[in-house]
Amino acid sequence: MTTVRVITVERDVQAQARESAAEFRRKMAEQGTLVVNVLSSPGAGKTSLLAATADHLHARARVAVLVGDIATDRDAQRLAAHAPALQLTTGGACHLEFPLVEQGWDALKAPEIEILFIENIGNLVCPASFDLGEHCRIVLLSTTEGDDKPAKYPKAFRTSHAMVVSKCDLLPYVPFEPTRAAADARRIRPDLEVFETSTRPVAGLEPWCDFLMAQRERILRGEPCGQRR
Ligand SMILES: Nc1nc2c(ncn2[C@@H]2O[C@H](COP(=O)(O)OP(=O)(O)OP(=O)(O)O)[C@@H](O)[C@H]2O)c(=O)[nH]1
Ligand SMILES: [Mg+2]
Repeated sequence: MTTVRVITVERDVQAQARESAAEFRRKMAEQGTLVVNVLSSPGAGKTSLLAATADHLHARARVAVLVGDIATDRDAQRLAAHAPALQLTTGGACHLEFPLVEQGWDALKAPEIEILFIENIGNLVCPASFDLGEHCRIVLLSTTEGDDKPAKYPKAFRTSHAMVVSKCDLLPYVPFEPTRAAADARRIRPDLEVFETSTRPVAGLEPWCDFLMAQRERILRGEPCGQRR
């Protein structure tokens, strides 16, 4: 006969992490650092976009990147030519969690950063469920993934302030309709901002960077992130 034991967990084990993340968000806003959590499936172009964004923002804002991966420091090495960057490796976990981000920020020791990007692990599912202490969440959708993904992976889009359609240089070659992807994503989150970019060659960065700068203005005024106005 099988014995079934029921164990009741009466403590929310994530509550402490959520409180610490909220405190980090407050502290970063007070010191004028916008924190941006960047989500996407593997290879959608997060590191490429952040390198191009750091270059584009060069004269407008000091930026830094904490970059998450399961293994290797390859992305931090790629980013180092563009901005102060520190690799966070999870050793297996498919998403970043706040304690690792906090350790990374302490170790980065980059002064007077105005925008801190956190490149999450390539995964469109798990990262959507973890608060990293960010003010603003961005989801990338590359044209090679198919325009049906917002409806299939809704949480990443519902919890994001903006969607960046990446690799738009490939639109002539792939069956991807940006208007269909945007409409699907806005059914999930009506106020989602949408940007179309590419990094080979670099295109579409001005509206995206204007959006980021507007988000920083918002947190300086003590407002939550949202649309550009
Ligand atoms: N054609 C084209 N290729 C791109 C673009 N952006 C990135 N790539 C290529 O796509 C591949 C993945 O780009 P990454 O920037 O490494 O993507 P990622 O999302 O950071 O990948 P992970 O960190 O491994 O999840 C690389 O071979 C890039 O050169 C783009 O705008 N157009
Ligand atoms: Mg990357």
